[in-house]
Amino acid sequence: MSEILDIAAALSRLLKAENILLICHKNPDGDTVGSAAALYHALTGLGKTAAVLCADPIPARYGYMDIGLYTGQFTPGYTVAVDVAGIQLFGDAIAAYTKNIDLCIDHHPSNAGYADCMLLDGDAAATAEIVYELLSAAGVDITPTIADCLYTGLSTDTGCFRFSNTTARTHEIAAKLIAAGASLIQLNGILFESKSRSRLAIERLALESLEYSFGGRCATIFLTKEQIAQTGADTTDIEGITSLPRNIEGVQVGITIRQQPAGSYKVSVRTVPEVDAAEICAHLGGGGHRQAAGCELLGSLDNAKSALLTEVEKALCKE
Ligand SMILES: [Mn+2]
Repeated sequence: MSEILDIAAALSRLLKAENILLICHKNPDGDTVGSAAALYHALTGLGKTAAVLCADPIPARYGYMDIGLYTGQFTPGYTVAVDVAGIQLFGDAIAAYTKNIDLCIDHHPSNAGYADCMLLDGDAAATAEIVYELLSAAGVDITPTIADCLYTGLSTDTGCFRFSNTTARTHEIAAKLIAAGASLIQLNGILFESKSRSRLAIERLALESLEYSFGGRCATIFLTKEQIAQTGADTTDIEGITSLPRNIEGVQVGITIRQQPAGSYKVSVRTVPEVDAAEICAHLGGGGHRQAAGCELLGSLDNAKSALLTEVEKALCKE
C-alpha cells in the first residue's frame, strides 16, 4: 500500500525531486492531460527538468496546453502518476513504469494504492483541483497557461460544472483560474461546443446500435473496433459519446461498450445519482465514481452484455 501524503508532504517531495516524469493514463482525458501539463509548466518554471509521458497520443484538441512530452531526453529521477487510478490504466506501451511510481496524485476513491506515496482526495471533482492546491501551497505563480491547463481538467471532469462531483470548491478554484487568465470562452468552445466530424460519425453509429433494457431504465450502445477505426474517432471523441445513453429520458443506467483493438470490451457506465455506477463496475473488476465508472470485459460480446445487465439489474433493484 502507498504511504498517504498531505499537500505539504507531497510538495516537499516534489520540490526535492529532479528529472521528474509525469505520467498520464491511457486514453488520456482533459483531467489527466491538464493536471500533468500544469505540473510540467510549474515544475519547469521552478527550474526543474520535467516531461509528460502517455501510452497514447495526446488528442490534438489539447494542443493549446503546450506540453513537453517525454522522449527519453533525461533519465527519470522521480516519477509521478497523475489521475491514474490503477496500474491497468498506464497502457501496455509504458507498463514497465508501473513498479516504480514515487508519487500518485489522484481523486479516484477506488485508487488501488500502487505508488510508493499517494496524494489522494476522493472528494475532489478532478485531479486538477488537487494540483491547484499543490501549486498554491508552493506559491507558484498561476500563469495563464497553467490556468488553462487546470481549467481544462476541472471543466472536463465535471462536464462543464454540471456533474454531481461539482462542489463549491470546484467553482472557487475555477474562479481563481479565470482571474489568473484562463481563456474561458475559447476553452469552453473547444471543449464543449465544437464536435469533430469523426465524433459525429461515431455518434451516428452508436445511436444505431442503441438497445433498451429493463423497461427503458437502461440503455446500451455498442461499437466494434472496425466501426471505431472507420470513423477515425480519437479517445476524446469516444469519451464524448459515453454520456449519450444516460441522457435519454427515463434512462437511469447508460452503458457504452466499445471493442478494443485486441478484442476485449471497454465498458463505460453512467448513472443517475440514485444508482451507483462504481458498484456495478466493481463487481466486474472495474471501478470509478458513483455516476461514472468503467470496466474491461473479455470473452464474447453476448457474455459481456449479460454480465453487465445482471449487475445493472441488481443495482436497479436496490433503487
Ligand atoms: Mn480525473
